[in-house]
Amino acid sequence: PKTIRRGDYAPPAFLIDTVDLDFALDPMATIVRSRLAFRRNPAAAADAPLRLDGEGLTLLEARLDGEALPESRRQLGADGSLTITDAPDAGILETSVRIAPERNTALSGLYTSGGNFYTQCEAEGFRRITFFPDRPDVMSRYSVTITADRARVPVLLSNGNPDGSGDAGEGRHWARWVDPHPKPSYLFALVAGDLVNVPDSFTTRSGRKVALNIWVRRGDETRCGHAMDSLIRSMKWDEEVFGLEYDLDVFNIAAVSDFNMGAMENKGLNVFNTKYVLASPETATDGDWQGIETVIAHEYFHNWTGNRVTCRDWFQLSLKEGLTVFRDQEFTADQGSRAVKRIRDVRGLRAAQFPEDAGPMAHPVRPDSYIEIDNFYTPTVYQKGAEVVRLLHTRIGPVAFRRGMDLYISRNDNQAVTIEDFVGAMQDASGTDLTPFMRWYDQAGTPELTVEDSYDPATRRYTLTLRQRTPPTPGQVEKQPLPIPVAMGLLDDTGAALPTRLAGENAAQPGTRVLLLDGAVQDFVFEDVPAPPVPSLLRGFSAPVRLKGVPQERLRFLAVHDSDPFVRWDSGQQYAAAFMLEQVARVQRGEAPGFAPALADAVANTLASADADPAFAAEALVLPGEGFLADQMEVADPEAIHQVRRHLRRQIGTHCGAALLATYQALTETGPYRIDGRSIGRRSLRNACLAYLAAAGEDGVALAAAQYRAATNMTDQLAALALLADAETPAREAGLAEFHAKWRGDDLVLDKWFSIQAMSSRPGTIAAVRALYAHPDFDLKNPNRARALIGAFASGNPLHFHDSSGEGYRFLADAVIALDPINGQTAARLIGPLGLWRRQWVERGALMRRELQRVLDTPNLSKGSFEKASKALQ
Ligand code: BAL
Ligand code: ZN
Repeated sequence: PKTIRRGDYAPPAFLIDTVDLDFALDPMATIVRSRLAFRRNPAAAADAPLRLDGEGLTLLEARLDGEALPESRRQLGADGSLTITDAPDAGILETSVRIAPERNTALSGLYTSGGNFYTQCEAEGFRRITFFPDRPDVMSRYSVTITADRARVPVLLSNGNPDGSGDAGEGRHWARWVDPHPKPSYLFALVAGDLVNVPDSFTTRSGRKVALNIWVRRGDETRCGHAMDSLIRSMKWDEEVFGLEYDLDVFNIAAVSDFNMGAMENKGLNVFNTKYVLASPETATDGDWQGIETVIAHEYFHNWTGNRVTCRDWFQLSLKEGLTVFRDQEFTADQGSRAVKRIRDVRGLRAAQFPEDAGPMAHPVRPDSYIEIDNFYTPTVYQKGAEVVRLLHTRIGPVAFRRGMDLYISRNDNQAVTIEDFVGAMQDASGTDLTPFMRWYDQAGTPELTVEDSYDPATRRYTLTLRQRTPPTPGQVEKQPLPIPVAMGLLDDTGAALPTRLAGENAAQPGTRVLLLDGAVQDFVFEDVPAPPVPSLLRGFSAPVRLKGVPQERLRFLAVHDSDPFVRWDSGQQYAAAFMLEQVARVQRGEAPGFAPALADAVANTLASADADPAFAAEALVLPGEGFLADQMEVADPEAIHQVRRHLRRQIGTHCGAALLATYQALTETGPYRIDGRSIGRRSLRNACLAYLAAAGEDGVALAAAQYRAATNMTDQLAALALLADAETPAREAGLAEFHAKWRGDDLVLDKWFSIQAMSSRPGTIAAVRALYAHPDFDLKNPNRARALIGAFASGNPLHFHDSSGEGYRFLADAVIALDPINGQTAARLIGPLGLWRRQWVERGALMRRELQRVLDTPNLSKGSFEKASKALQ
């Protein structure tokens, strides 16, 4: 397969001003007629041919300026493309093609799900619908007419505003949609079928009344309230915070249960995975409710950051994704606790992006090359991309950042642009040279930040020495220093904040200040410091780096005293992680893991003050995860890590049993289920206590069984069932069987049933996972179900995935090989955990490589799976 390189970008030879599409829908034989008004791009080479991408299309007819195109003037390429020779500088190209949505199991292009029609075009799905220059820098105005059987397909939707509908005879009907805004082909959407809508409306601040609709299968209408509420809050927030208003008369969301992604921001017609729309207290956990709010906001915010201003090419993906994740993070932070939101985001970044940056698929936020762009919808492009936007925000401050956003949008509206255009707008709006920050977009790897300090009582000077180093990544051995904003403060020995004055400054500053480290090593000298202080660094996680080497006693001190909640949380986590890694080393030496009373004290202290902020307390109580610990080790030891973590949980559960039980009981809910931040925090805290109690022994497991039986919401029910799934108790089988019987008709809940078992630490889990793969309710074709079992096992169960027999690896490879011909995109995404073989013992690494090779040797492998497996083996 061919490698696409960023440096090879060339402007499109032809532009398409308008696109008229006509769909005659039929599951096995949909006819798509297209009429493109094209003209030569003055910015491109004058002799380039008119080439249109296509994939799997059956061409029925092609006409140029009204005349049938003879075969001699149209060539179908081996890749499915269509090239017109001797095309005039401007004209009308009409094509007619046939496609079979029912056979489209890749879920890219036009496909069916449950008898309804849906599209997914990002990144390169539009070429599976019609011939078109399928690249984001070709922006066109679309009008779309859809015709279908009225009884079976009563609802006909596309982008933009409705522009008429009527009877088409012979039991068929039609609808026309016009999108006044130019857009790239990846934002095209069509949804049609037997759907019902949940309506609402929103009036923009300039008085435009927008009809809002969520389209779902009959029966799901009662579970859309939270999605609609989240949408309305997002629309209002974007007006208030960024001055951005919605720009069409309708905003439609359609939910589909077969979907490769979480959701898709098609102009005026978002298509969503049902997972991010449907929620009721009985079926959705608090995490699901929060996920819906985030994803609804994210897709809505794309209307400006992505749709009105889009990407010139796919290397610029983070231009829209990093920025839009930053925007959705800020939205969520404004809805509830900013600190808890930040903690969760950093936890997610460390769990997914840091390992990616340390593995074979490490790539810059703006990659240099790809084989399959679908493989680059990654934590690096999304989450690290958002961190880089946050760096700019921290560097220039919120007021200049807002000016920069206004400038970015006004300069680039209706254009396809680059990351330089974004950073340039921020630079011009702030008057700050931001060119060094471009390195964050172009250099892969997670920088390591180390600290040394010294205090001179004679001069009352305190010197903080910050040092950075970024480890090499594939294809990028030499690394440059990056500009790293370090938000910080100094504490005296009672924990009180000290005002800070850097050498050369006239006056001391109170509170947090931001140091900019922009060399490999730099000294920061503070004057008038009365006694040796404790530095609090990286407040709010001001840069996506690994802060290393902070002594344990300082971490303990900061966990109790720092004013910054992120540093308090993180110091506790780092303290626990360092202790746990010491115990892992003991286990590796054949010794029993020890216990730190300080950890039990920290739990006791957290419980004592938990009522002030239960959500924060819940975050503080959870020990660093197995993946996080493995990521701290040169060579991971999943068994030892698991053993240490289980041991500590049992010890803490025993030592703090009375306090944990008291907190658990005090948090018992009596009123109706509520999803405000405090209620969610109380449930999180209560379930964190239950997890320790269950780890401590039978009484706790019995409590979990009781909670399972009594639960009236999915959060409490699932938390209890997950604990039972790990335990040796008759309540385990009874609970799992009862849960399955109760929820087998509900896809989203049944996914949870698969995941819980896939992530169980009990012996025999691999065999259980194989059995679940053969279960009648398992459906490899459904991406949610495939991820719920295969993905949850490979990514969420390091103990069994890394079983020394290699059975876990074999299972994953078998599943990938089976899924690849059905849905190469989802298959390729599952390969990731096999790529981390360098971080395992040699014997395990060899087993992992063997499975990667088996994937690679599979005939007709998709180019996405080829790219993932071949890069992993390099
Ligand atoms: N653009 C793909 C889905 C998302 O990031 O919104
Ligand atoms: Zn996005």
